[in-house]
Amino acid sequence: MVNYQSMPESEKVRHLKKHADSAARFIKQHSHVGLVTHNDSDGLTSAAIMIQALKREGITYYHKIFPKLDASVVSYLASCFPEDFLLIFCDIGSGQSEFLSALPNPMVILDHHVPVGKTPAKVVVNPMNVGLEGSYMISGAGVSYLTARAMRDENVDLSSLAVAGIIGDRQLMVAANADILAQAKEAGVVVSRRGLKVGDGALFDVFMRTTEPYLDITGKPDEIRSFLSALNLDENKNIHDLTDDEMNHLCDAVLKKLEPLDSPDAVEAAVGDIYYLKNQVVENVFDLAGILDSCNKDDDFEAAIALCLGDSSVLNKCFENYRVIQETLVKNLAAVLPTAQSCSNVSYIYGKDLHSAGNISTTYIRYVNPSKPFVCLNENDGVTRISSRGTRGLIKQGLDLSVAVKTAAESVGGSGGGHNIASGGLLPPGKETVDAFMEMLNEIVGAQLSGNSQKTGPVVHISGTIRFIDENEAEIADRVSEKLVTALAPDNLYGTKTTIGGGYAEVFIETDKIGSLTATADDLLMNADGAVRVKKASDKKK
Ligand SMILES: [Mn+2]
Repeated sequence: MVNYQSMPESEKVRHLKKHADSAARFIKQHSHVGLVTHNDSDGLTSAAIMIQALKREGITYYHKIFPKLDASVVSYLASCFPEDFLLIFCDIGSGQSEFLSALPNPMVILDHHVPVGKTPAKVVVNPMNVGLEGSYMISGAGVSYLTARAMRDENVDLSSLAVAGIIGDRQLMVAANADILAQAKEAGVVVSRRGLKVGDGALFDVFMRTTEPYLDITGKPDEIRSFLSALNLDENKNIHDLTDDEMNHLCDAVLKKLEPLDSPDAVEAAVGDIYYLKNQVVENVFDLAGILDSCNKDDDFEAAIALCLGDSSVLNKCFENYRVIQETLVKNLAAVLPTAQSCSNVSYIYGKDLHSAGNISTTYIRYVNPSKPFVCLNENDGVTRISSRGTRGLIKQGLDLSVAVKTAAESVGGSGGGHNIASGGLLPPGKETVDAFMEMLNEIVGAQLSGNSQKTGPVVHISGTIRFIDENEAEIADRVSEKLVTALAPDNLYGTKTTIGGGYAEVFIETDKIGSLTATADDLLMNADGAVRVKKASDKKK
């Protein structure tokens, strides 16, 4: 096993590309594919990328879209696809190894979510497997693009769709993402401009329906008009047509509104690079990502994929659908955000049949109170759905919502998981469950933020001892052990302790990540094996 921890980022990206090469080779060996993708903007752009890559290879494909994978989806897939079909999962499939193992098909997983369990897939391309952070360094569309690019050089034109997926998942243009953006710019399929990171349209409309950034004027006609007139901007002018000076002026005014929040995430989400996708029907990346995320029924998904494949006949329908959803969202936010409550370490909203829980969470933590993680608890259809969000600042302080939500949800008979910065889950219905969950979550998050999660939090805790032993030749064994320990020193993790003496070397490993444990054990055994071989070879010479 390669030790990815100490590797520079560019090396990790290179390793990820190697995995993409393997996936590309494996995909090209098949003539029939069942393509299974997630249903958000990242999943849909992943789908559009893979569909075009498969078409260009002359591979027949059938496409299915799901919000999540579970046992019933898996048995449905088994009924759809013959055993010899290659199943390709995009932006989904990493967390469901157990369910997928029931399928007899060869499988490829192109995903960026946290891997759980032993995957049945023949090839997995996942940044988490090479030490890159899947929550902001590369998305499902990015991983799908790297694979498509490895299939054929001309697939470089699909990088514009990858950029839309990256933005749709609210990731940063760093590491693998930066690399993809550079490829897109070099190929001329993406150009960028500094400004307000919103979709195109008349200025008045933009502030009426945009929730990113969510400002004190959002959705309020009179306040928008006075804001724009104070800046000497015509409310009917398309934001796309603003001069650089006008755009700077507008950005400054928006940043001034955000200043009191002290939220770097909000500033970053509001102002920065706007990407124009020159080979797409919808050029503004925020419009395309928004349109794709506004899809919620089969008809919409079909139109969305058609749009990403260059069909402009669906454009008006898609934009209209997006507009209605945005306007509804702005109204919802105005009604729901003021109902938030606060524990010592977490803020939350608990409601019934709330719309767009994910948007409520993102808006709250960015534009209302970024100082604590936020959880939206939405009781609907006999379950309570959890949607939680953190900030990068909180992650640096130790927050891991994936662990916290999973542990707290399981303690009350629910389930959960996801990324450290954003995770979700399900609880049995009822206010009592919510109260118990929040109490537990508040405690775990408190422990994480104070750096005591390993001591006080009920988080996964693993330890083990590996003993290298040769009691017959205690003295020689001690010397060999010493060499071994020196050789391993640079790879040692925090939480590793080594003792030598009495004819053995003992390595004690303590960690909260099973991946770290297996990586360390693997390194140890490989080094030990090397030491034994060297010793045998030198014995022979004697
Ligand atoms: Mn994604």
